[in-house]
Amino acid sequence: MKQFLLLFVLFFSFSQGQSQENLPTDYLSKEFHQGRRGAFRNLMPANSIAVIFSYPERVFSKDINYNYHQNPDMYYLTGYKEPDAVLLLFKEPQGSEKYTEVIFVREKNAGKETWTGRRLGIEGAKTKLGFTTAYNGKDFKDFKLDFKKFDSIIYDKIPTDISGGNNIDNLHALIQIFKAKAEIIQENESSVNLFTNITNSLREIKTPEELELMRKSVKLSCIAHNEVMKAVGPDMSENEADGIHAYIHRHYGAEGEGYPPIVGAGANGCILHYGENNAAKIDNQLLLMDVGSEYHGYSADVTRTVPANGKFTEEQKAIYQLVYEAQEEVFKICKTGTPFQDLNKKAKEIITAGLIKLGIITDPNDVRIYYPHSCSHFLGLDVHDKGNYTGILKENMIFTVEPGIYIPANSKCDKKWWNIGVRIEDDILITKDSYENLSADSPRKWQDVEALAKQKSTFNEMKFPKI
Ligand SMILES: [Mn+2]
Repeated sequence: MKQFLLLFVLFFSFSQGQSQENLPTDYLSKEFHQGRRGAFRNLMPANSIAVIFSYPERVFSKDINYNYHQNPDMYYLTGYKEPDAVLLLFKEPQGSEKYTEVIFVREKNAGKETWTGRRLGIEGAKTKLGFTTAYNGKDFKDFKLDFKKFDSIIYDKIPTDISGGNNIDNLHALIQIFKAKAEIIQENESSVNLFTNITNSLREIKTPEELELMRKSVKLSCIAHNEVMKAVGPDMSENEADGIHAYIHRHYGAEGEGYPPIVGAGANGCILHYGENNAAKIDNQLLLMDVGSEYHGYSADVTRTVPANGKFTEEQKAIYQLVYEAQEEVFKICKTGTPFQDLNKKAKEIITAGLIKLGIITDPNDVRIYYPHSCSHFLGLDVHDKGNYTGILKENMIFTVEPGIYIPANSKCDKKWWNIGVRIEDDILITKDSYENLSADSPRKWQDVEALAKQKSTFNEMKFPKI
């Protein structure tokens, strides 16, 4: 009888639990997230509480939302991927149970889960995320907590553009309840600064588990870049080149892209955050592709610039080579102790000298016209990741090195340079004694780019019906 009951219970829990099968096995572990919460608490000042909200859902079209993307800080600290949640962390253990963390999650709801997907619920938060104290969002209102007893309340910027009707457990409600409980009328700058300083110093250094996912994300993005370099030709559209990247990302298990892909030919390559990707023909132009996958939350950020017909013109080659040399010079200072801001100083110095030599500028201050952005940003859960941008390089930091030169039509230089846009972007890991280029699998030298571009891709053989 006992056995029968156990079987019954097992069957019941399986059928009710709707646990998902065949999931990837390389997600961050609950021990990772528990460890990050511990590290966060270590950096909190005495007698403080930290409050972290999930990101809001956003409308794509009428009653359809964009695919949900979690707040990277929430994901980092919990692994929770659903909206409408709030996490509380305490410096000192609280109450008779001595809890140091509480998460309020979306309530299980069989009806809603049939429509909008599985929910982890309280049990999931305990078993899968390792929380001992978890509640439904609707319990936040009556949760006994006197915010006045804390010396500091640590929180990130509170979104002001979300609404939520009379719902008692959506993000809007959770934020309103928090503001009422903590008597927040105006966002406190020092609370936000405290939060930012803690997450910056944690997230700028990658743990071994994060490094593994970053390596995968960058590696598969390089495979995509290489395949597109082979596949691309004058008759292909920007959008199709973009689509090949997306296909390869998903082939290797990435959820998607870490940012909207930039795939621009000729003049479009001179627009820094070009995102339309809709030129019907790339033609015999340079194609600039700034595309990186997001793999289990971690973003790659790789840019390659390739001549669609497989051969750089003399002018394109001169610009490309200058960007390449700027990158090489920056690599030389990629080591522990270098001030982060020196990376851009070095890139700017090389590009300035090169543009003067080519006769494109005469006044060094004009470098800003053709190289208007910076050379480097941290990379991780956010493509422009958190970190201390005025600090020094440390072991296990990952950042980009991405000089570029963009010369739109009608620029005040010889028109032979017009419509050349070149960026080369690699993802750099600082090691104990040196650095590692995580995106070295994709060619950067102009000779290697030309050689790869001349090859054919599997995608060139694909035939589809005409419409
Ligand atoms: Mn970048």
